[in-house]
Amino acid sequence: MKICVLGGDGYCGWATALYLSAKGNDVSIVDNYARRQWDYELGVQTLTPIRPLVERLRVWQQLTGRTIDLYVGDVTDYEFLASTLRAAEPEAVVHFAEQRAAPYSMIDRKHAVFTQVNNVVGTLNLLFAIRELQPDCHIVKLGTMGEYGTPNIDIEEGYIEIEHKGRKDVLPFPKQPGSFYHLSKVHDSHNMMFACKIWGLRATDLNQGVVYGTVTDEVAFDEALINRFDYDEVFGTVLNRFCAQAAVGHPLTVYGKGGQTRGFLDIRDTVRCIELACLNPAAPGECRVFNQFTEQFSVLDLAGMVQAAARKLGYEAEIDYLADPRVEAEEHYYNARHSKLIDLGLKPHYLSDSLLDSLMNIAIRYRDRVDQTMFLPQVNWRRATNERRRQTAMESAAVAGSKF
Ligand code: NAD
Ligand code: USQ
Repeated sequence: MKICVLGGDGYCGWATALYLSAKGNDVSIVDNYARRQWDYELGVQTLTPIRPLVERLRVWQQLTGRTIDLYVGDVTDYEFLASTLRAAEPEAVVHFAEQRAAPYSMIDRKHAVFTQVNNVVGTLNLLFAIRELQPDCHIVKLGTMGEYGTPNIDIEEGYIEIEHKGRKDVLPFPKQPGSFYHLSKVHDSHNMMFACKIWGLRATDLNQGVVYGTVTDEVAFDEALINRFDYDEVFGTVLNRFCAQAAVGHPLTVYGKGGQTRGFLDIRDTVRCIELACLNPAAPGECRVFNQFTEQFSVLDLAGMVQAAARKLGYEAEIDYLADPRVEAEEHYYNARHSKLIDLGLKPHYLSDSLLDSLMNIAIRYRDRVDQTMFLPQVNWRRATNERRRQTAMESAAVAGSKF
């Protein structure tokens, strides 16, 4: 298939582009390098030393003989996006190209506005461009499990049958997201459902859980292909952070009591889920939703697993219970359905099998690059404004050209 991967320089996008290319698809990447720019803004670096995208693509071509085309630009720029789709003529577009850190969206007004404009406008542009140029193209869009929040009932896959005052209907599952970032995904979901309904577009909204792991078969071909491993308080997700912390003997930063429960999946399952969605496209007019995760854990479960894994490798990690900087339920019911991708053929990798290999060993290998000042949370949901140190960096970035 001809597949465009929007956001293909990022964590999920890079692994997906290589995987789909290795499977014989004709892949192109679209990215504006925003993610690398946000690292500069925040003064952080991925634990793994990632190479410039052009170099990564050259090495991939040399190793496999397969070319991945590159289109550098911003998907919020309609003319750029439209000309890219005209040139690439994709049968499927996989859309990862959004600002994805909840803490980044909660820094202050400017970052909340940026996140929602970047994400909502990018997705709207894609919907309009597909309608105008490739109406049969299947949109595979990354949403998030965080759109649902943590309701006190079972979470369904996108839609729920409701009986109200004697009448029944199947309606979108209620959304109670926990950050301006997660809200941007809810807005995207509504826009996609609407566009499919009125224009007959075909879309799959993948409500993905927290992804972990760095190594996929393709990334492992060569050091130059290595993927991101973010561990800072803004872009680092909880499991990566705990592993990086354990690797340098820093206490594991459990927020609150650690009872927050989320769905998780291995990056190797992310790429397979995308492939399964592409191979089994939605019907014209259909906006279907898959919950894309394989296991659920509480934050404290994860801390315990990391402690045990680290101990086996000779590293001791204590737990530090920090006041939760977020506004979230620390103890709650959580039972989310996730059978549709399994029905399509997903064979999950489980955390207990891969934690040591994929995470602790990578964290230990690059432990000299860990900057421990990146561990303690500074972005606070209640204040929605940031510590002085970071604001100074933001102000310089604003001078460098932020629109908001
Ligand atoms: P990432 O930040 O590593 O990658 C996103 C990529 O998109 C970056 O390369 C960035 O430069 C690019 N991008 C952003 N805005 C753009 C724009 N306007 N124009 C062009 N390119 C742009 O993020 P990720 O972890 O790979 O996440 C990818 C997607 O998956 C996101 O939509 C995210 O919400 C979703 N998701 C991620 C996770 C996770 O745990 N990483 C979990 C659930 C959902
Ligand atoms: N947490 C800690 N300690 C830490 C970091 C996080 O206890 O050091 C807690 C948070 O309070 C939260 C949970 O761990 O309760 C998950 O936080 P996270 O930063 O790992 O993940 P989150 O903010 O939810 O966002 C990540 C991705 C996002 C994606 C989402 C999927 O960055 O793009 O949408 O996971 S989900 O969580 O299902 O919404």
